Amino acid sequence: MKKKIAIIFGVTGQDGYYLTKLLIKKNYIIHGIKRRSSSVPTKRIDKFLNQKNFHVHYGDLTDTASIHNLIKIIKPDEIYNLAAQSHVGVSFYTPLYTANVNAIGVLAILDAIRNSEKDIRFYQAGTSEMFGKTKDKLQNEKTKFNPQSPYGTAKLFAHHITQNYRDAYNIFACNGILFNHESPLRGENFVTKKIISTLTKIKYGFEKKLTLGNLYSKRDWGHAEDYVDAIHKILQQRKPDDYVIATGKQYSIKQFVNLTASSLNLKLRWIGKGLNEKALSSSKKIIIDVNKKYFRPLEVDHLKGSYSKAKKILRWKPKKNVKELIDQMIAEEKKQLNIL
Ligand code: NAP
Ligand code: F7E
Repeated sequence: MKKKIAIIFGVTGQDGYYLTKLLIKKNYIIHGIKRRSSSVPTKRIDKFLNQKNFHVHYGDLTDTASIHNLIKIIKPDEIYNLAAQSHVGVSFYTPLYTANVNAIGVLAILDAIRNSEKDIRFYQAGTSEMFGKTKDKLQNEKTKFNPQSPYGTAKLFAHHITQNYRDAYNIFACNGILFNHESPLRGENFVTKKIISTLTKIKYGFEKKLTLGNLYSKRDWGHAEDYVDAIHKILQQRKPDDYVIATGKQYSIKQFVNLTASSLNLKLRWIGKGLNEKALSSSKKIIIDVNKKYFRPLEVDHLKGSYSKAKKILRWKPKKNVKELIDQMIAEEKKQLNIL
């Protein structure tokens, strides 16, 4: 059987790693797109670089010419767009750049697909941040969008333009609406990785304190490896459509801290309120505090997704729960610190 050819924009990121791993297992020819950087950006995917069906090319979502050329030359069967300025907090500092990459960059890919002679299936990495400030306790594909950041707003443009191109030009274009998903390969400045990395270091004496922002927002956290499986399934259906991918479980940041501390057997005692809230160790040292600089100008207070459509149509459900996720992330941190 002829091997499928896939392009992955955002191959060097967390999901890029897990999707590459999955597509290699499925015998695809994979073309990953990396952007130019002053340091080596391929750390996560280094182990795939010697695989004969894995190729890496330079490209950038802010450079339309690079996108058109890559699609014209590679002639893929499937394109997975995972590339984004993916940090919500940072999007308030770099709003135009975020919109260029996360919104206009997606349009550039779709327009290259429209002008291609080949039928190309397209996946867009959408996000629960598009729901933003929502009254619905559980969000699904019909929940009203109300984004609260340049990141969420740019992703909402991408969501709608993907639907527009699907309807107007009969392109097999799909949106995943993915809730937070984490792994040992999560970027260092996302809250789960920051909590697990710093608390593990505190436990073994490499760090003294963890400083966080809002402890009371709630998120639905899954495992990236489970979620890329759903991403792949979305492009293998008979009809293009949009799907929420989530776990249906929700925890506050403080609960996530407590779960991590408990897995590390680290005793915490919380005192104070608001910006003065702190956690003390068993020896009464302040090991967690709060700083305004990690708060955002607008916050998304609560997110919890219903994956029932994905379960019914994609036959997908999450495999790992939050405790297993935390334990795996801690084990990786300990490995990095040479702790057996
Ligand atoms: P990530 O680790 O931050 O990876 C983002 C990828 O995009 C990296 O490969 C990055 O390259 C690349 N990128 C950034 N700007 C680019 C540009 N201008 N041109 C080309 N590539 C660019 O994010 P992730 O967690 O894997 O998430 C994958 C996608 O899913 C993102 O679109 C994200 O917004 C979306 N999403 C993530 C979650 C989640 O919880 N993880 C949930 C919903 C949606 P560098 O390595 O060079 O930085
Ligand atoms: O924040 C709070 C913060 O940055 C989670 C991205 O993958 O998921 C991710 O976006 C919550 C927020 O993820 C700190 O205010 C407290 O309420 O880990 P995060 P995010 O903003 O939910 C969505 C679905 C995506 O699409 C995005 O690409 O944690 N928080 N203290 C903190 N957050 C950070 N980063 N750092 C703190 O110190």
